[in-house]
Amino acid sequence: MLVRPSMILLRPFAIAALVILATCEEDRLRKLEGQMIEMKAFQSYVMAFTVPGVTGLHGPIVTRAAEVDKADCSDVLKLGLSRGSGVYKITPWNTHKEVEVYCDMDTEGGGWTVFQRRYDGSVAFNRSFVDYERGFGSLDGEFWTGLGLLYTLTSRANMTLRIDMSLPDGTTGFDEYSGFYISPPDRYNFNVDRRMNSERMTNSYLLSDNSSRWDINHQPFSTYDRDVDNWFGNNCALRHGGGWWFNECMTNNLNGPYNSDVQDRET
Ligand SMILES: [Ca+2]
Repeated sequence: MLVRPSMILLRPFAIAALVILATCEEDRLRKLEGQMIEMKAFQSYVMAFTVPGVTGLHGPIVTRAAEVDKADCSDVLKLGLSRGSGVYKITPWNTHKEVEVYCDMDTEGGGWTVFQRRYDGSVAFNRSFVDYERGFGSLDGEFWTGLGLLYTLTSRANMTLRIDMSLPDGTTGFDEYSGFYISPPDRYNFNVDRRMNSERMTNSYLLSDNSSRWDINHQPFSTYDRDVDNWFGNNCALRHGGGWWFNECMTNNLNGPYNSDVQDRET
């Protein structure tokens, strides 16, 4: 269930931490200077996914019935029903229950189902597990699509995940990963295969820097009231804010305090 803006606790700008670089050699840092947007306060961040053709199926292979015609935003686009970026009604392939989602019909050809969007800090992201499971915010503004729906939508096929970020000066960057899906409740693990495409991000993977103790790939979703992270004896969500696929803890937390330039890597 989405919460209307009037019910949302407004929060002021920025408090702590968001992003940090993984270790880079000095020459590499110099080489990438001017291209990176990490370690700065983001103005906006958007997380979205789409279907990468017909490859990469995992789990049950679904023969999509004619009546299940709009299982996500990629279908809306393919069926010629796009009227630009905005809110659309879709029918997930396995629940057959109509829901509203925000479709990005502009980025890279469109067809992206947006599941996280932040750009002004008007919506609090430091929330309970129940909130993260159900979703919160407004599709017309900042929001998080519930983990339940995210699991459903990404269980149809492995998706392409895209993260778009921008800085206050207008600099933009993005990351794309293949093989994205969310595991079933109630762990909702984050899963990607590999980074496919990137612009103005560093060689330290934004979401998956592979095999470090901060890598979030395959980690379950933790909140302050549901600690399933790998920081034994402590709670990453309590320390850093927001719900996330914390490991021990993370290099990036896109659900953390909004627009902050404080480094986040801890423990
Ligand atoms: Ca812990």
